[in-house]
Amino acid sequence: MLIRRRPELTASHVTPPGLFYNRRRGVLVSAATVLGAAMSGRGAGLAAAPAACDAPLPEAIRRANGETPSPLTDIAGYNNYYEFSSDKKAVRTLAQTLTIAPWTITVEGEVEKAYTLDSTDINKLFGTEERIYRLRCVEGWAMVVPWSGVSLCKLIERARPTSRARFVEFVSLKRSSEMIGQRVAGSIDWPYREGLRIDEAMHPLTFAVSGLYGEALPKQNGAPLRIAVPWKYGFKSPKAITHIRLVDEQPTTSWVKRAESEYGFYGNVNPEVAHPRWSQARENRIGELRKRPTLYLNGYADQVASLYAGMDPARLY
Ligand SMILES: Nc1nc2c(c(=O)[nH]1)N[C@H]1C(S)=C(S)[C@@H](COP(=O)(O)O)O[C@H]1N2
Ligand SMILES: [Mo]
Repeated sequence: MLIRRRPELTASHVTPPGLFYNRRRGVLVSAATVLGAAMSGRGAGLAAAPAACDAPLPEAIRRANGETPSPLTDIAGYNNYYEFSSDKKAVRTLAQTLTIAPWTITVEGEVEKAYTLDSTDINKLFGTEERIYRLRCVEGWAMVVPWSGVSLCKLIERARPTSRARFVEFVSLKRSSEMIGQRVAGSIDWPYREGLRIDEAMHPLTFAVSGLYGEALPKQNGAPLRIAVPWKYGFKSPKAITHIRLVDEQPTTSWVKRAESEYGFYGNVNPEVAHPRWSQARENRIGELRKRPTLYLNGYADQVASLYAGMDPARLY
C-alpha cells in the first residue's frame, strides 16, 4: 500500500506539455502527434490522438457493465452537498428550498464565442442520452447511478476553445439565502469550485447531467445541471453549476483549498493510494453488506488511463 506524501508539484509535470485543442478535428492533440503526422504524411487515423467528442462509447461502458442501478431512494436520499448540510440524510429535505428556474449556464474564458443558455435549453440544443455510471465517493461509499444528460464536450465545443484553454473551471451557485449550509462558519469558501484538465473535460465519458432515472434531476443531486466524471472521486463532480470557464492555468478547487494534504486536483480513484485518514482499497456500495474491492480509475481505466501516460498514478489523488 502506498501512503502518499506531499508531491513537489511543478507546472511542468501536472500539464502535458504541448497539448492543444484542434478545433477543426474536434480533438485534443499534442505537438508530438502533429509533428509525427506531418512527417509521415498521414493527417487522419493518428493512433495517439485522444477521442473526439462524438467518439462512440462502448455500450457496456454506457451501462456500467450491466450492473444494477442503486435504488432511487438511496441515490436521492443519501447525498453530499455541503451548500445544504454535511448530514447526508438531511440534504434531501434541505435542498428543496433552492430555486432552479430560471437558471443560466455560462461557458466563457479562453473561447472564441462565449455564450449563456438557460438550463432548460441544453437538452433542446444538444439532445439527451442515458449513462449508467459508477459513483465512488472519496469517503468510501459507492453507488451505480442512471444519469441522463449530454457529454460535456458538446457544451464546450460550442464555445470554440482557443489554444490557450488548458483547463476547465466549474463554478457552482452561491446563494446563501437558499443554501443554508453556506451560512455555516468555517465551511468551504463558497462558491464550490472544481476543475479538470481540458483533455479530461473533453473526454466523451465526462457528462453534463440534467436527469436521473429518466426524470428531471432532483435538487439534492445537483439540479438543474451537475457534472459526472465517473473515474474520479465524487467531489470532482460539482452540482448546481452556473459557469464553465476555460482557463490557461490549473484552477484552485474547493477541496484542495480546504484540505490540501487530503485532496488533490486530480481525484482519480485509485485503490492503492490511501487517503491520509483511511484506506481506499475497498468500498461500500450503498445497500450491500460486504465491501467490494475498489477498481483503478473506478473501472474506467480502458477508457481513460491513456490520459495519464507518463504520470505517476500515486500523485493523481
Ligand atoms: N456543489 C457541490 N457539488 C458537489 C458536492 C458539494 O458538496 N457541493 N459534493 C461532492 C461529493 S463529495 C460527492 S460524493 C457527490 C455526491 O453526489 P450525489 O449526492 O448525487 O451522490 O457530489 C459532489 N458534488
Ligand atoms: Mo464525495
